[in-house]
Amino acid sequence: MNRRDLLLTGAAALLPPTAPAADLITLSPRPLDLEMPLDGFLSEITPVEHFFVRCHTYTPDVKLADWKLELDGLVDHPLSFTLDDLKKLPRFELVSVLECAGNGRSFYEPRLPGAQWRFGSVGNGRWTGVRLRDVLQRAGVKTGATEILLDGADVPIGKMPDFQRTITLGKALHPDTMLAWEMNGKPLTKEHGFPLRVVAPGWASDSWVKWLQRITVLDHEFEGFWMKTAYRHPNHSVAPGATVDPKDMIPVTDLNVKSVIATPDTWAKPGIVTIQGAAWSNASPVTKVDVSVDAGKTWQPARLLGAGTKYGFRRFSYAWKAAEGEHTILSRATNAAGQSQPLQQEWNPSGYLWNVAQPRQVTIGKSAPPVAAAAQPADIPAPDSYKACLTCHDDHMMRQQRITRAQWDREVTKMTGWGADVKPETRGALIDFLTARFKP
Ligand SMILES: Nc1nc2c(c(=O)[nH]1)N[C@H]1C(S)=C(S)[C@@H](COP(=O)(O)O)O[C@H]1N2
Ligand SMILES: [Mo]
Repeated sequence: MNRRDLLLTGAAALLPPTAPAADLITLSPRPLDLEMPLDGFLSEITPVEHFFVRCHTYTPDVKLADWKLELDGLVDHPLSFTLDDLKKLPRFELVSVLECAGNGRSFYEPRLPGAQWRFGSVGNGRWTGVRLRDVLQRAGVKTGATEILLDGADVPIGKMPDFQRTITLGKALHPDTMLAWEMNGKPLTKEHGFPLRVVAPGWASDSWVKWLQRITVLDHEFEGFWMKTAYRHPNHSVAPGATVDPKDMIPVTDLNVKSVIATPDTWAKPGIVTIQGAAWSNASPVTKVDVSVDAGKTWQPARLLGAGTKYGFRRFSYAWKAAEGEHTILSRATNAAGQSQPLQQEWNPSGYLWNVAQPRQVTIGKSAPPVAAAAQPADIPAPDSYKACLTCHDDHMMRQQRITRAQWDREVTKMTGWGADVKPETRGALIDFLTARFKP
């Protein structure tokens, strides 16, 4: 961290938290997926209690006494570290956004299977630990190394492939890439990866492996499912709903520049309405947020709050003289590299990296309009075969999906491969049920 970054981090630490305590939204209790509600975007640093959680597996209960970080593969001397060993290395700290590649997936049309995140599978943390390169240098990385494999203590559910991820050697040796044992000044909680996790600032959080226990230096591309199949997106534009040739799919790495309006949500009283929220980016920090209160016809600069940090949330605020009626408001962030949020979202087959400047419909009126009841899934009784789905996860996982028969068919095939006990003779009826109940 250079002197300037250090000062900025220090300044961020002094900003008072402004967000009221908000409950996380449960997308799935088992495995645990929790989303941050909109008012989380009012805080520069996201308190741990408001920080989203995303787990592909059941949360492991790692005991420090049994835990070690193993470092092997293409190194001069394989090493293992206790947490105390790591704490003897030069301490490193930075502020960075952690955002799931799938944040915003629920907004894609045509719809896509997967965790149906809206705005809040993102948060901004202060991470404390060591630089990954300092750890790698102790073991001596041999020439020919190209990437490093990261493995956590979580175990796969059923026959699901183990969650193992690689990052390029370049990213691993970057001075901002780190292994963290603290989040916002406290030891990592169980949900966020106790005792140690990867922090890959500027990259989507699939690379931020939790419960880290092994690093293996490789000289070839790792073939595991979570690199070769999952967390890939097209290297060119595709038409909505199109299938993409696997050879055109590349790993998700950098985040996109993005902003989210926290308030107003759907309604405010006439007068001065403060449009506020947070913006973030990749390794190129946010330099500007523009706001439109006329559906994108005209744009005005918002005020950026605080000093900001390279990888963190930048809060913004705009005083809007709002008259009674229906309005469409938007925010649009730009980073130092000149990248801005698109006005039209490109589609991709996994629903990753959603970052459009997203229209928000707001009613300005003296009293709150009635809230329309949320659409409920059709009340169709479940066949006995549905139990195969509920063995590994709760009904939440299916309830959030709104996908077609062809998509349900593919999900059932994938899950059967991962160990779901779906009998060939009841498979058709199960897919009929899923489609009738949880359709677009
Ligand atoms: N070992 C392990 N690390 C993991 C995951 C996981 O399932 N297992 N989930 C990843 C994904 S997809 C995300 S979005 C982030 C979420 O981090 P958080 O739960 O601390 O917010 O952790 C990443 N690291
Ligand atoms: Mo994720």
